[in-house]
Amino acid sequence: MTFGIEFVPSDPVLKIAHYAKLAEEQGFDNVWITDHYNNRDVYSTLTVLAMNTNRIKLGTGVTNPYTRNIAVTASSIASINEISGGRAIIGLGPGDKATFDAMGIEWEKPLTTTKESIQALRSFFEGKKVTMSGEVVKFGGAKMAFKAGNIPIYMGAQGPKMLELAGEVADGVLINASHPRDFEEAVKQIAAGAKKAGRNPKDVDVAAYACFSIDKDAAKAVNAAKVVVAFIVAGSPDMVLQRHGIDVASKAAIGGAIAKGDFGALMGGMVTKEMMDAFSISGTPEDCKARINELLDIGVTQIVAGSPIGPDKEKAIKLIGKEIIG
Ligand code: F42
Repeated sequence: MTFGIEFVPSDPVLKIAHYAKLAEEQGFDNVWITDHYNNRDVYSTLTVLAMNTNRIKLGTGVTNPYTRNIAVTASSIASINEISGGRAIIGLGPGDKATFDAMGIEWEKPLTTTKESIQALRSFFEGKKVTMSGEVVKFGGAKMAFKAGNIPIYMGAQGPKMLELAGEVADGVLINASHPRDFEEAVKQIAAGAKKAGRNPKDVDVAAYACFSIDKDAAKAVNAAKVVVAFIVAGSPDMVLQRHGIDVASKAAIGGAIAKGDFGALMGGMVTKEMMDAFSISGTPEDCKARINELLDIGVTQIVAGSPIGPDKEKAIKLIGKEIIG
């Protein structure tokens, strides 16, 4: 098993560097930085992390092929790879529709765009001159002027077709989920894709990109994750809620409370125990370990501690290091 940690650069970059350094000291293998235009820039953040760490791998978690031309993405991540001494990973997903709506970007053919972008990225990383006339991605002889190195490509994916594609073409897959039930199917879909491409499914790193909250006090840990879980419930497809036995009507109610900024209602019982169980790994170190072991049994190979990590981030990172990675 490897252990990753996610940071959202809604915090200042130097603060994230402090946490990333601590995570490295505590034995984490990967740090993943999310990418949304309204937060600090993902590559500026990764550059600062590269300068402040020595061993931990540095990934975009995840960038997308719509806001930047994929040749520019190849150059950006190759620069991080050079600066960090070969520690870069590119995590790529089709992106977030709500963000693109705000930016005036059309979200067309997300699967095809991701597939063709990965094909182009591999060619750029191999130092090839890229000429492509895909359905979406087109290049007329583009080439990196410096050596990128062999940068692993991970996909952000949840849907069945995306997971199958990850099995076919990616080195790893970051799945936004925390419960074994969500991984049972996902692992099968990834394996099917790998087999289709003549690959060994074991060559694909399956990461649970989880909402994570740890504290010695279980109630504190759970409370710290409630708002994040509320956002997950509000954004989940009905099919996913039904899979966990959650009343689909609660989605609109929670969405309404979020829109009104009524966090009191969310904390006061709207976000139920069942929702916390379905959409987070939260509680004491023992609670978290029990869930992690269930995920590993199913075929998850990397646990990513995502937001909020814990009620006190610094304490939580140390607790994971001591009690779980230890
Ligand atoms: N998105 C961000 O913008 N920023 C982040 O930092 C971020 C982090 C992140 C971390 C982990 C993770 O799993 C996802 C993350 N995301 C982030 C979201 C990510 O970018 C994707 O939006 C998300 O993972 C994709 O969800 P999905 O796997 O459900 O894929 C969608 C597109 C879907 O509908 N998939 C379908 C499926 O079955 O898999 C396939 C749809 C399909 O086939 N589409 C055809 C096509 O070509 O695209 C369209 C048919 C047609 O002709 O139009």
